[in-house]
Amino acid sequence: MILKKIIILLSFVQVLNAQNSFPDWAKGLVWYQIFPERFANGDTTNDPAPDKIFPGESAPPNWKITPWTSSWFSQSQWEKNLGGKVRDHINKRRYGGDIQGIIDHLDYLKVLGIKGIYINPVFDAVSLHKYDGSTYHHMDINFGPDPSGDKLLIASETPDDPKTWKWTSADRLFLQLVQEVHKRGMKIIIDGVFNHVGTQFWAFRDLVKNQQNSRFKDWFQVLSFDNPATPQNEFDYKGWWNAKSLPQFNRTKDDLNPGPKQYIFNATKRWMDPNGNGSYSDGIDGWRLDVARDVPLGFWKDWNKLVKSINPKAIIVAELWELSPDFISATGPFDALMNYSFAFAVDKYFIADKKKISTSGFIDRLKEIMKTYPQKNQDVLQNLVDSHDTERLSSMIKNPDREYDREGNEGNPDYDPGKPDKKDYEMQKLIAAFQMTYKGAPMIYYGDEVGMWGADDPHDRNPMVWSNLKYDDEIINESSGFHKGFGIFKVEQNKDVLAFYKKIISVHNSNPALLDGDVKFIYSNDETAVFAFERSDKNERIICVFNTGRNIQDFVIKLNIKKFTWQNLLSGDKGTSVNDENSSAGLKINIPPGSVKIFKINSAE
Ligand SMILES: [Ca+2]
Ligand SMILES: [Ca+2]
Ligand SMILES: [Ca+2]
Ligand SMILES: [Ca+2]
Repeated sequence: MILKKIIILLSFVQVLNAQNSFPDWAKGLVWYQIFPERFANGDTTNDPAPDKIFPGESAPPNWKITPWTSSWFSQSQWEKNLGGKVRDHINKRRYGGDIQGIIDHLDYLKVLGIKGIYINPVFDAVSLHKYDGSTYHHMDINFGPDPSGDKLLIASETPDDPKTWKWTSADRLFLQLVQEVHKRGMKIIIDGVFNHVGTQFWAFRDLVKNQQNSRFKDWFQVLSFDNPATPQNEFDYKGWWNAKSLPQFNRTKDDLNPGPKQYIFNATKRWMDPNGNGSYSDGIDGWRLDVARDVPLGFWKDWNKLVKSINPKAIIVAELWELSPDFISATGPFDALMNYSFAFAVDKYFIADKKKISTSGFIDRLKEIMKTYPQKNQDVLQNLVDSHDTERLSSMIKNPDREYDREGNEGNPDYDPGKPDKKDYEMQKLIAAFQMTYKGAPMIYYGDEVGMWGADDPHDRNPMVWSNLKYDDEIINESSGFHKGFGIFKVEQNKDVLAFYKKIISVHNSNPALLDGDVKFIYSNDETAVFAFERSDKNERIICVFNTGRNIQDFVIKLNIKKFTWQNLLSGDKGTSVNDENSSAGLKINIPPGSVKIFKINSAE
């Protein structure tokens, strides 16, 4: 009897926990993705030096930081000396972006209407993208003000003993960033790359050096140790997708090994409650998890409990490219994912030309996503269209009719890496409007809002275009490695695109029904490629109409109210409609091709 009561009580506590541990703040939140090496160089004194970028090998002669405002496809002298195409050496470039650069531009993001920032990996690492971590408990030394001092400080620790951990100047600057973000009413999440590390990771270096005698020999998937009796090095291990540059953590079928697991847990606590006082206000607001499917599920379940025990409202967003009901459900370990299924649908409908799917096919795809996830999770899915892993949106639009994230680089003879034209940007605006009106949390990849363009990785990781900097023209010719799109293009912020993003984000942020209201499709026409949906909550009805076809369309949407007032939220126009049972009066729509109308409806009965 008592046992039964305890069980009932426990399950009640579990339900309560599930309810209290959901990041309601992220419903409809506008995210902005920052790739830190390329967002802004706020401190040129901390820019990386060759010994950081080329450990254990010789740097290219006369290697230098690449000027922020130089043409992407032009090579510095040190690159030219190496010979080859742009792509052959582009990943050896550094531009010097850092944490100070992000702090300096928080007001820019605030004015844009951004409410949350997702930053690609920030922990110390060799590569430009930092998915090859050298540590999880220190920020990259070149993202902070004192790289050489930080290096000494880090070397004085026993890395697997958190009691010896120190706060470097870069760590402190990051905590200041968190504080500045919170001061502006915004949130911040960072990348957790917990499947694999880089070869400079502290425990892996110990393993390479000490082999069987390393305290960390169980941390990695060692295939064979070096036999000291032979001249060759027999040491071998499993890397992520066989990449030896990315050693994977050792694991059972359902968990990571205890060593790495404990270390990841300690690092997780460090960034979520940095001063360890039991309050999370000084910490990050959540995590984006790299290659989440590759890490054992049992690990994620335990890690979720840890994260939510520190901050019940923290958000956990996974990188999962497919529909993933097994991970995002009432009992799944994640709150949200990078909603690439949304991007696939947008690509096939808004962007595709010859291969454009029908309006009803598009709506079916969106409904399929919704059916996959619980109601509350739908509002926090990160609705993105591009990322650091794909072409930029405007270049995707310029090169339609391919599979998403495929053939977007030099290997495709038809790919045009050049500057998008006015028509492309009009489509980008239409897509941004769909992101900002449809259900979910829209995410913008840095620079899209000012019209930046770029082919697939590495060309989508170009330095942010700021209004106060003067950029060299982008020169694209044969040496780019591409086969078309040659020309000389002016690089500057596209003020028209930026103004539209500001406007549409403000429409999103100022209408609660667009944050977490229900969504219902109320009009769809396969012939004209026009559709409309309604977002509504108990106070508000908003009707969004998109014309993705080639002709202007006139039609009426009946609203089942006798009399109502409407306001066009983009143009500001207002009016009153009276529904007469004997006529076809309703919301009159007159919509040009390639455009959107957003109406706020108020009953006037
Ligand atoms: Ca810098
Ligand atoms: Ca040997
Ligand atoms: Ca704290
Ligand atoms: Ca890609």
